[in-house]
Order: sequence, then C-alpha cells, then structure tokens
Amino acid sequence: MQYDLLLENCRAATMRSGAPYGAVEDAAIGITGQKIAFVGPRKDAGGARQRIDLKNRWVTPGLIDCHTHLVYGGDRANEFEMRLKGATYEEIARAGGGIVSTVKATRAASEAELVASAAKRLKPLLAEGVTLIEIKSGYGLDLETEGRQLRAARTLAKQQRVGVRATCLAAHALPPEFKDRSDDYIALVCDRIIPVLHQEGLIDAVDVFCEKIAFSPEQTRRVFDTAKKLGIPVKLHAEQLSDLNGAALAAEYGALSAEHLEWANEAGIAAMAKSGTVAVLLPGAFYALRETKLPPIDGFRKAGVPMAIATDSNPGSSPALSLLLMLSMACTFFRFTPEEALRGVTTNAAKALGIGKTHGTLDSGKQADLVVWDVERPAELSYWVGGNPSAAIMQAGRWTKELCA
Ligand code: DI6
Ligand code: FE
Repeated sequence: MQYDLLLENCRAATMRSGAPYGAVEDAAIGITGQKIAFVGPRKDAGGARQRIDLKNRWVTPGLIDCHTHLVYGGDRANEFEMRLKGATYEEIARAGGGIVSTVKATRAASEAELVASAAKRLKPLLAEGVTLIEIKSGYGLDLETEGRQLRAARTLAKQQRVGVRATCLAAHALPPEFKDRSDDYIALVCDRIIPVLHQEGLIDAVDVFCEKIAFSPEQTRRVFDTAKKLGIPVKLHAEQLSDLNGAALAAEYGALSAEHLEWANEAGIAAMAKSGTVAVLLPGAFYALRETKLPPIDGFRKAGVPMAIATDSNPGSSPALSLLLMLSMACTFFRFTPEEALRGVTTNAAKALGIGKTHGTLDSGKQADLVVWDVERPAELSYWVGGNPSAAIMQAGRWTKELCA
C-alpha cells in the first residue's frame, strides 16, 4: 500500500472504542487523497510518497462544533453592557433589543456581509482545530432572510476550508410581524420556508426552539412532520429553560440530537437512549446566562445516551468563539471527564450531525480531518483555560495549518 502521506512517530487518540481515547502509541497515520488510509502501529504501516515525523505528538480527529448560530448581523455587546449596568432582560427587549434586534440586523445585512462577519468569528474556531461546523439559521424568520443565512453558510464552506452542515431553524422565535399569530408563522415555516429552501438544497437538518418563550410541543410536531415528509433529519432545542418533555418528543421522531437539556427528565433520558438521540450540551450558554440548573449528565451517562458539546455560538446567550474553552467548561461545570469532553467534540458531535460514518474518529476510510497537538496527554485539551496547543491541522487531506519543525 502506497499512501500519499504518512504521519509517523505520533500518538493517535483515535476516539474509537476500546482503550481510553482509543489511543495507539507509536502510531502512524496514512493519508491518501481526502481520506485516512491507515491508522495503527507504525510497524504495520505501508509505504508512502511523503513522510512527516510528528516527534511523538498527539493526533486527534478534527474537532466538530455541532451546534452554532454563527451567521447573523450585528452583535449584542451593547446589551451585555446595559445588563451589567442594571437593565433587565425585559427592559432591553422592550427597547427593541434581544433576539429581535439580531433579526433586524440580519434582515438588513447582505449575503456578503453575513459571510464576512461570520468568517471573522469562524477564524478563532478554525485556528484551534475545528474542521467541521454546524450553522443554524433562525435570525431571518422569513423566507428570504432564512435562505440568505443558509446560503452564507454554504459559501463559508467553499471559502474557508471547513466542513459545514446547515440547519434550518426558522422556528427559532416569533417574528414581530406575526405577533399573537404564532400558528400562522408555523404554517409559513411548514408550507413555504422549509419546502422552498429544501428544494434549493440548503437544508441538512431542521431544528425547532421548543420552549415557553418560543414554540410549543404541538407546533414542534408540525415542523417535524414537515421535515419527515421531505426526508430531512431533525434536531431539537429542548428543555433549556423549562421541562416541556421536548427530549422525549425529539426521541419519538428519531431526532439526531436534542440540545441544551438542562431540564430534561427521566422519561426523556430513557427515550433518547432508546432512539440513539445524542444529547448536545452547551456549557457556554449555561455560563453566559449564569444558569444554576445542571443538565442530568449522570442520567445520560448511566442510560448510555451519547453526549456531545458545542459552543452554541450566538450573539445573545453564548457569544463563544472557542471550542476548547467549552471542553474546559464541560469538565468544570458539568463534570465531564476529559475523555468524554473530547468524545463530545469528535465522535459524538459527528453522530449529532448524522455523519458518524465519515467523520469523528481516526479510522481508515474516514475523511482526513485531524489535529496535531503540542500536549503531553489528551486531558490537556480540557485542562487549560484558554490557549491553543494545536501544532498542525488537516481538513479533507490538506493542511490548513502546517507543522513548523
Ligand atoms: N437558545 C438560546 O439560548 C439562543 N437561541 C436558542 O434557541 C438565544 C439566541 C439569542 O438570544 O439570540
Ligand atoms: Fe442554540
């Protein structure tokens, strides 16, 4: 076997099951084209046209940020400042702030502006080893702007050397022009927004914010029924602020994931375990909203529900631009082990996006997305608060950050 490239003399945290971190000591990784052709002990590797000595560094799969709202207009740093000076969330909302202010700014932005501002936020994520990101719409809340957000997400994938999965979250909030007519808005989402944008090939999954301040379980069902009919996988923002049995509802529809889940109950956990729905936990929102109610991590763990973590990067509840920081927070706030945290941004993040067959572990046949780290042990990826120990990054078989000798 002749690989294009052989990465030699490394330690591979493959994240396959078995040993902790799926670790292989004295490993080599063969790359051919965009794919991994070999991962295993160096002595078993075939020949290669090019070889790189990694000097015993650790290699992990590329990191996957599986829940973000990265594409939007404006920001809300002004509200952050107002709140810290004593203004309440309600006062800010009444003054035209909150989610509605982001909708206004997003509607006013051109596609090029949306791409440019999201690219700026994407940069620090890519620099620390993110090779694939999910991006949700949900700040347009009309056909045109939801489409513009999703098109911007597709453009980022072409421009930035990163994998992108685009999720339609048109059912994120009630647009002001539909005040007191939320069922009418859901009808627009189901009859027009989702079918049209699906037709354009812009939707990889459909998401709903199921919450008292957003949409009811009944309305969630209508959106999910629409997605199912079109063959689009579903995900759900569930149990972030209250318990509406959203986790069980997501599981009933075979959702890829249910996300946030601070208020998830026993029945929801059991249902998710049965349907294989991934729990996506978002420590950045927990932190920024100063939540105190912890998601039932131990319940998920005991039931065997796969757990992922993500930035939830958005201008309101989680202006997070570091996925490594989320690993630290997942360990400190949620009591993840460092191995669970790393699994949460690799294997389980891939599962949450329905791409586990091609991404999420270092395995032959999978896409060659990987990160080389200047760390002594993988736990350091969760241990440091800030910093960026990535030494080299490869996406789809090409270096996006090259190793400096
Ligand atoms: N949950 C959240 O925390 C954000 N969206 C959601 O579904 C809030 C988004 C914002 O405030 O802009
Ligand atoms: Fe979110």
